[in-house]
Amino acid sequence: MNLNTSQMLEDPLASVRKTAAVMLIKRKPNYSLEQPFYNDERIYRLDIQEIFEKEWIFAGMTCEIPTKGNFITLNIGENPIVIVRGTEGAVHAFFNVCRHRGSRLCVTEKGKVAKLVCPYHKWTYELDGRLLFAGSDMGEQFDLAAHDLKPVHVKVAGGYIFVCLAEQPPEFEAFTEELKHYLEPYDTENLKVAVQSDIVEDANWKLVIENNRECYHCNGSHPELLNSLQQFDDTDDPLATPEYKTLVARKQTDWDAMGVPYTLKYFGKRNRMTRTPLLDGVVSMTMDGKPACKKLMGRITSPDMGSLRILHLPNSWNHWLGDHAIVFRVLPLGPQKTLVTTKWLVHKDAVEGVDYDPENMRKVWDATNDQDRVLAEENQRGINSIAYQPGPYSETFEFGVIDFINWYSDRIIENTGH
Ligand code: 3BY
Ligand code: FES
Ligand code: FE
Repeated sequence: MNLNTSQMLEDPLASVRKTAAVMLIKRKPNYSLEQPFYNDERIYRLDIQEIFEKEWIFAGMTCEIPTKGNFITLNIGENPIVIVRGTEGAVHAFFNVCRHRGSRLCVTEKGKVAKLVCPYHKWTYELDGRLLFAGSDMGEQFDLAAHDLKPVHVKVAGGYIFVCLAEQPPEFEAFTEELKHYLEPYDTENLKVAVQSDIVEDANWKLVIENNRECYHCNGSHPELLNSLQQFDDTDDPLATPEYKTLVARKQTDWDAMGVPYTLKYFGKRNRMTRTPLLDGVVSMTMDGKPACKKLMGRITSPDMGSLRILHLPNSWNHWLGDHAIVFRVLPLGPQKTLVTTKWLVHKDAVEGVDYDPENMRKVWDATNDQDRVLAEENQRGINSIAYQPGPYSETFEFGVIDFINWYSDRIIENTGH
């Protein structure tokens, strides 16, 4: 974080920073976390400081800001962020905070502007963040150049926009280079958002991610998703059956012929990508398993691409199919409140009502998201009880949860300097 005067005041999180690190160091391996990690206001603020203000965060897609002046906004904790397309395709990210008296600059979720103009007193910034105009009332000595917008680290790869609020962002290149390679066939600059859903879940952000990291609950909860999804996370899944492995081998021969990557790759436990088959005979995550969009993405010529599954901790999972992609973004809003944004992407030239029906396209994941919301909220309600104590994760079904919680725990311990 940039040094500011709030850091001259006593650090209100000093004691929780230490307590949380000690609790994590002493925690029982492969067990869920102690209650305060899921419901305490101070640990929530610690998560914001030590995870969301320090790690790379998935913000949005480049296709959402296709031309110069297009912008999107999001909040990372209490930090409003604006991401704007500048000249020659550049993508800039800033704290969405005016350098005059701190007003938020862009107040809508997306839009298009010639310049970034503060609504309060009209200070005007270039799309690259330079302050251009501060009226004639600031005095002759006023130094425009000293009042540029504060930049945020931004990394663009495979159509994804990641931002990092830390002064020194963690290493990210190995993953983003591979991401470019895996997404090359999808021509991600030429996509568009066909459908978007924003759900506020009454659950801690870690419960939302934990829930996504296992399919132990799939049989009991996701009839629509199981029309297409294989219940194995990937080919390394300890539960993968011989039939599944045979199917994988057959599909990989097809994908080799198409020249598209599929190999399972991990980047620490933070990032993972793998192309895995859907159920045999099924090509898309729709109710009937048929494509939801007639126009395929990029250079893809067959809808039978399985799902390219991309995981990015702390806040995203994704499915890339041949005809559309579904990208998920998780942003914490409070100790027990989380925003889950889902975007369904299609080729930018696909025509609504002709090539795709948005209602058909969204059905499976709308149902799945809502089922997962209920699961996370019920999980939260139980955890809030005095009866809750950490419980054991299954090593075969919940290895993804174990990986996530270990990653989280390592980050808190390391980022708090313990
Ligand atoms: O990310 C997925 O597709 C699924 C949703 C439910 C479990 N998870 C592995
Ligand atoms: Fe932005 Fe005054 S606060 S111009
Ligand atoms: Fe689920």
